[in-house]
Amino acid sequence: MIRSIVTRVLTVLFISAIFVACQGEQKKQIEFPPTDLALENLIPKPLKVIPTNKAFGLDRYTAIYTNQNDAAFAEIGQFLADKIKSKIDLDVPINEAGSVPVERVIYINQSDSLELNAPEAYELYITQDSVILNSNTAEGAFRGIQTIRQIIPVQSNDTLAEQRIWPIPTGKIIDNPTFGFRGAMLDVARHFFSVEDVKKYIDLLAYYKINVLHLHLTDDQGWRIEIKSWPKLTEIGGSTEVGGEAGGFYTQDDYKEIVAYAAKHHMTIIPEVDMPGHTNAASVAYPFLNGNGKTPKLYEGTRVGFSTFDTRKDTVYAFIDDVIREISAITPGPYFHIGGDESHVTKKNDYIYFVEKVEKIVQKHGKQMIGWDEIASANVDANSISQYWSSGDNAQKAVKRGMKLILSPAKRAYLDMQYDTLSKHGLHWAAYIPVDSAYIWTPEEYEGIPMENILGVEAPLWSETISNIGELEYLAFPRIIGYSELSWTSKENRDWENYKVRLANQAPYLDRMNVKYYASPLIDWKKSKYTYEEIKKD
Ligand code: TNX
Repeated sequence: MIRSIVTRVLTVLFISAIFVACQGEQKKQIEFPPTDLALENLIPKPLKVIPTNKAFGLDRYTAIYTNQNDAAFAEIGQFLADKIKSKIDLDVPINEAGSVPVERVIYINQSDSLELNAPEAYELYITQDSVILNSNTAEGAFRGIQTIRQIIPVQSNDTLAEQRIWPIPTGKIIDNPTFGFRGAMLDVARHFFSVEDVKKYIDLLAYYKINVLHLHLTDDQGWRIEIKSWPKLTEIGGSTEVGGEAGGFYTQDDYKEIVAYAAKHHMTIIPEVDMPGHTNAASVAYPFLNGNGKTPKLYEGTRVGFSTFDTRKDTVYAFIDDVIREISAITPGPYFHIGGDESHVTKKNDYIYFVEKVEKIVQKHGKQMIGWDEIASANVDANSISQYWSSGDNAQKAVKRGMKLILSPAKRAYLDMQYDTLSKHGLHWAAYIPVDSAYIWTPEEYEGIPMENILGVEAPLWSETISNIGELEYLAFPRIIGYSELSWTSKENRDWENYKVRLANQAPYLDRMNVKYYASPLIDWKKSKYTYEEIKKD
């Protein structure tokens, strides 16, 4: 408590010093019309919002300052400055005396407050003079920046002063997520998506505070990650995709670029190599892997469950060791996903033997194993993680083993499920998932899984029916925005009628980002009154 008071006093002193240094003369107060921070269309909805009904005027006399002890905070300040520039075409200097006098500041402060003692917690104090973002961690500050981005209006109020001013409602926001794991998965194996596509998806996910991107890198139809010790995996296994198009793969440098881009957005990449089933592409490249003496053909269809590795051969495990070693070496996150789903042609005992052996390899390379829910039928460690997609029985087995679970129930959270019978893309084997049923469920109380076993929520996007970023966006948006709220916002703060309105108001952002979202008729979309070109005009 005392420490946090000291931090606050120091922050105020720091900001006063900036004013004195930069300003000299007394600034004039601008009279804004009343505002209401509680009516902002924030997604995910924060824990607490306390409006004070005045406004902070963002304008050319505003500067960003950050805590200088940690380079990550300066980077976050720069990130905010870049996003302000691209949203409203305003240059906001950071950590420097610019050429114009500074009248108002946005201060991103690394605090040591005990109240903020959670990895992504942040507080935002907005007064007429300053926006102060306090967080103990860079992650928390980064999440707070997304809140600031969301409350900066697109339109300036040009009647208040000579310069353009973007009024930001004053008040206080106290925020902290329910789940530390808020994920999306992209299947780049059935159809390949370029580094640029993945970066755009990261941009959009980060805006809604999603912090995990799981890449499904291999499947029957394609192997998408370069393994230097086994080059044919990508040369041959990466050469096609569903529908027979050209396929593709990430070089290790490409993958590192994705990882670095994700890190800049405080997002963890989880690589998945799906085994022992879903391995046709690998076995086409190296036929010894399947153990049946046959060289399979490249597969461009969408069936599942027909391929398997030979689980009783040492050379197969030597191969897997190389793959996991090479990928783990370029993956800073703590997880490695081994797939393990739908191994319909692997005998049960072989499957169990395989999962237990591969778990040891993953651990040897310093990672924590994740697998689809079937892995809980093996005797896996309590610190391995089960990703629940279809079987309640498997989920209970995982709970009994003391494992954590990632909730991705297909009938609720699969982004590749069609919205309804008219959907242009997607499947419906698990359900039709309209925008409301994607949102109206309670991960905290899902099928009797105790809350303490739930790591978080992840929304997978399988790509059998989508082959470009526009189609990806059609299935992912707007539903992924709801999953962000389901995993961040406390259940007491979630309400479909209220969410619906906030979602409707995401249209201008999605339009600005050129996202081809599905304009579900359940939502009364609020189109931007201005086109981006008009906004950018002086
Ligand atoms: C089931 S979910 C699969 C995927 C398919 C998906 C299509 C899971 C672990 N396996 O192989 O792409 O359904 O919805």
